[in-house]
Amino acid sequence: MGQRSGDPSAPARLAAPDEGIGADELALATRNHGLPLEALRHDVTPPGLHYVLTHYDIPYVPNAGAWRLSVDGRVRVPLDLSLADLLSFPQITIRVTLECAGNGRALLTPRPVSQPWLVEAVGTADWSGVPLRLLLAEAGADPAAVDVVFTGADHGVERGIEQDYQRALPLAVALGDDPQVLVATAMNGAPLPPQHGRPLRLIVPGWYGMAHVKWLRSVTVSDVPFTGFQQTVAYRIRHTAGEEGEPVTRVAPRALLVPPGFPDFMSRTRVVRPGPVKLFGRAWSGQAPVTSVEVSTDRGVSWERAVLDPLLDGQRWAWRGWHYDWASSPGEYEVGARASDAGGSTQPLEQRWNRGGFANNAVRFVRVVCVDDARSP
Ligand SMILES: Nc1nc2c(c(=O)[nH]1)N[C@H]1C(S)=C(S)[C@@H](COP(=O)(O)O)O[C@H]1N2
Ligand SMILES: [Mo]
Repeated sequence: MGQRSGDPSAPARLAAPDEGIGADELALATRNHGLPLEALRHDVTPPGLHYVLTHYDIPYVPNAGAWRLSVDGRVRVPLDLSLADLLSFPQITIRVTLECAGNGRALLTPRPVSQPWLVEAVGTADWSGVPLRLLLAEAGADPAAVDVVFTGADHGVERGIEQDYQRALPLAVALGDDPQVLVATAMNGAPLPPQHGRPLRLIVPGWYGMAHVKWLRSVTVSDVPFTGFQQTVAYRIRHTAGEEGEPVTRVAPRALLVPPGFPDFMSRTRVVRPGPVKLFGRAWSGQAPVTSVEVSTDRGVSWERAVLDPLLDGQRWAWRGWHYDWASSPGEYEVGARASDAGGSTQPLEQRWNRGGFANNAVRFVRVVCVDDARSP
């Protein structure tokens, strides 16, 4: 087989053992930026610092007032809604931590060639909008339906398949009231910025990013399982190319630290002074509440328990702060944190590899040197 001449879209592949990041991966990395890890300090991520992932182009929407959202398929009364119509439904706000399923991909060996995330594909926002279940009730969704399909306004070609960006949720998840799926019109109290879905997007608390369809233009209730590209080809955990694989759904636990001290420009090695150093960061899981965070300064040989911030009311779907007081003395360290959740999941030390590079929540260690003065002689 191979690529036809003039074919713009190559098949998925793994990098060769010594192959560095390619120009194609670099082009994606400049479009799809991560959260600078020092921004883990903010409870709510300022929008320009929240990570961004867009498969195709960001749609140009000069006039949000002209946007329409249709609710159709297996419904009693199809709906065709403007932004003003959506705002006439009851509105709620949920604080949600979003993480791309490909976070950690570029750390895998062998490396799946795609958006080369290290660990920065995460952010937390206050999302406001209409609970999806209210729209499905208004339209009279058939309770015997199977899936609800969400279509974005962006269009592209991927692995040889031309498509609109589409994902589905099982009807029971779409109708859920804990958590509620949201048709969001605001991020941190302001209209959605273009890169985050202006003027409408789906928010599915606890699920990896691919479910949160941006630039949402239709919601289609279906009595057959959805088999679109982003559901059955992409976002599956596969160990061999031919297998059907398991769908990627909820976010696995992860803790990250605000990088301590100050960085070296190129290596990003951190420099701290001898004495007390407060290590702190965030931890989250979309599977069950975070129950513990542990810290290691020796690349996982020994672990100490960190102190978790109180779990605030209504913030189950947002990351949780933690801290640990470290007494540092001159030397070199590999500092990392690991989260566990109430479902019994703990971050692994070793990668759990799969062909798409999804859900790699292996503990990330940061190199820290403790010196009195980092200036070279
Ligand atoms: N329409 C549309 N929605 C989309 C995507 C996309 O490419 N098109 N990317 C998805 C993926 S893979 C992720 S991780 C999240 C990223 O959301 P953010 O850019 O607001 O952080 O959007 C999801 N929704
Ligand atoms: Mo993603």
